Amino acid sequence: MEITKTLGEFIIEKQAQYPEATGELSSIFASLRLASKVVHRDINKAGLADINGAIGSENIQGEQQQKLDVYANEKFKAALAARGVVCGLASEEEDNYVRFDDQLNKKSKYVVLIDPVDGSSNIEVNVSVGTIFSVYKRVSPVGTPVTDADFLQKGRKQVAAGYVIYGSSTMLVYSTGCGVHGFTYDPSLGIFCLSHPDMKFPEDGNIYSVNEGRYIHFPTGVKKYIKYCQEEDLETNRPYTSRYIGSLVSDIHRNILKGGIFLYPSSSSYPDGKLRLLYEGNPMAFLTEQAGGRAISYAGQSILDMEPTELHQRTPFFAGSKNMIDKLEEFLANHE
Ligand code: P6P
Repeated sequence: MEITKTLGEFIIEKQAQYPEATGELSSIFASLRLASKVVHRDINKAGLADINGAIGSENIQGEQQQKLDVYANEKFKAALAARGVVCGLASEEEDNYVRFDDQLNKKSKYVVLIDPVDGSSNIEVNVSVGTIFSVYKRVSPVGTPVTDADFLQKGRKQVAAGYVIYGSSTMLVYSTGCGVHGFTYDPSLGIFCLSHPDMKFPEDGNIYSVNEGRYIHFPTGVKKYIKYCQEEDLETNRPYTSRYIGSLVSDIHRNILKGGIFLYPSSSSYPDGKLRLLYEGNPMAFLTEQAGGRAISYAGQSILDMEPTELHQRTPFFAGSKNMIDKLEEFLANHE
């Protein structure tokens, strides 16, 4: 691969465009970059190392914690706590948020929310997984212990969001509100190189991503839309293609590159949807909108405008190409 610009160079270049920038956000990215290299290394030898499988405990969601979930959570937590730029962390693997009250971090102005390994149950079958992260400026006074309010912020308030996809190659994709940029990891050099500048969601697509096994439990509007995807109509390139990996980062990443729509509706198993708003829905919605797509939970409800009430709250999640979400929204509105 031609060596273009490294992630570090790109971040410094972008930071230089903001004279008031203090470099703290750049340091957060440096932490995330370092931890993702460690997780990349260990995911790529998961079959050999004793890092697969469950550890016999459950997270607050009642889901079996995989060894790598806990391991990765510790790596991201340590990397973020080491630079004095984060005053608190919320994670899928932590029951409550973690305060970084030490002298190094207590005066920081950023909080980070992460899903350290999203889709971790795919690891033992060698299917791609991802890390998802979301960054906010704290709203409580600097120097005081972080509070719920620092984490329960609307997604539109994010200062940065991104994901790492550990697939056929490892990529870090992020946005600070000025477009979406993708960097591919070169393990031989240990650096992330700019490979996908200014990623854009195609306005239309012909891929729909949903776990159709739960079809009978979906809301009527979702069922009608799925049938719409499957009808023959050459003018609108239907029937669409069904592609579902079962790993949110992988499904969204593919759809940004090719165009498509991802659906995780509410169902009898998940009355409020399965995906967590704060560290899955909001960061992926921020990236989707920054790439020109749309992300909603209900007709007329953008994910980024939802008012969070609980750290691990779930939400129905529909994200993808603008015109595909617009069409879904029609069905949702007509069958509420
Ligand atoms: P299902 C992985 O467990 C995850 O949280 C997302 O990465 C993924 O999109 C979804 O759940 C898959 O859920 O019910 O289809 O297996």
